[in-house]
Amino acid sequence: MTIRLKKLIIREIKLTLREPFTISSGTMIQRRILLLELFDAAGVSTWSECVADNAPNYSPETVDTARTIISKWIAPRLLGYEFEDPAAIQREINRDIRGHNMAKAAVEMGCWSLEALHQGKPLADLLGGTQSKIVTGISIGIQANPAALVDRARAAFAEGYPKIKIKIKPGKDLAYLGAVREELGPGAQLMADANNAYTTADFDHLCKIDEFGLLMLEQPLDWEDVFRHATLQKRMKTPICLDESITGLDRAEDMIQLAAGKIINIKPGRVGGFCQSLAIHDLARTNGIPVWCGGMLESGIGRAYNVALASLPNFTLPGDLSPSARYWKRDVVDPEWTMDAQGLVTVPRDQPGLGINPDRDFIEKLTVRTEIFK
Ligand code: OSB
Ligand code: MG
Repeated sequence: MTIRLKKLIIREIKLTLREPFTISSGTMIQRRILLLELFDAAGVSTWSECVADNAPNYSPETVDTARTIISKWIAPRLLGYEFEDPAAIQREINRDIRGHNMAKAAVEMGCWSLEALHQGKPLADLLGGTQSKIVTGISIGIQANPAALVDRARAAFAEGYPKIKIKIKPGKDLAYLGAVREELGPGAQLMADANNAYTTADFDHLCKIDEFGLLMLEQPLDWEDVFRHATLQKRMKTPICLDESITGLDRAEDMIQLAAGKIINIKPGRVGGFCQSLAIHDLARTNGIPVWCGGMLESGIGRAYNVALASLPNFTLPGDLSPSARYWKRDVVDPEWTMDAQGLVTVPRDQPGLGINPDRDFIEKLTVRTEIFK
């Protein structure tokens, strides 16, 4: 069945995190989230989420650039036209539009959900997912002091998270990681994420991280860099995982060819959607590179896409796919996302499409702006 969009609603909601989330480049507390509603000419509709944030401190995109790109450049190319499949949509969206992967992904992934509904399949099945439960991790923001981080980390393990990711930056790294390792013991799965906070001048310092036995160190260097990560990886025992700089299949190939990292964090929003995510997954698998699904503090709608993707076979490391309650007092889906005592999130497979129910009344209450395109 072909995909033919007849209407697109772009809505901005305000959703407040339970607590501030601090990474090396800034703090998030009040999230502005774009939710899309896509309507197909066949009478099917679905929701999707754009992972761009208010500020351009993770990628150059923001909520405002994404809204402009979707409304001015993407929607007019799709509305009323017929496409064979999500891959055809992806080609059309990428034709002479550079960058803006998060804007592109929000639309492209929505079309995958429509396709799943057309075929009467859960999204995870359409993508080729093989896992029924995903191992979950928690990403803990930068804390005021090591003791505060230790408290958070201990509580997270007690809740059942099998993996803890610790945000770091210069001045808030070695003592913090050391304190957590000391408290939780040598068996705990720990990793760190620097979100580009270091430079080539820090290599000696970064090598000291090796002593903490981390599962990986995520994106220590520049958000666009691959080459310098290769130099660092040669000196470090700890596997480097790239996040920011893997913006598509070619960058993943660069990482592998240059040995700039041993693990890839796939965020479908960062790479422009599922077509690219699947291609990166497959390339990594062929090359013996494990992948895991990162998060962007998504609402329950974006989470459904991440969970479906993470069900693919080479997602062998715990994902940043925490349950709704870790982020929000109340999520925009009903029921909310949960995690069992073993730290597993279940891939929804009991209905076609996303397998979640957006809470329309609640979403209405959170909405600050709506635009309709036909
Ligand atoms: O680098 O993975 C990151 C959140 C915002 C921006 C960047 C990152 C993150 C996270 C959050 O680590 C992970 C989650 O959604 O739980
Ligand atoms: Mg990261």
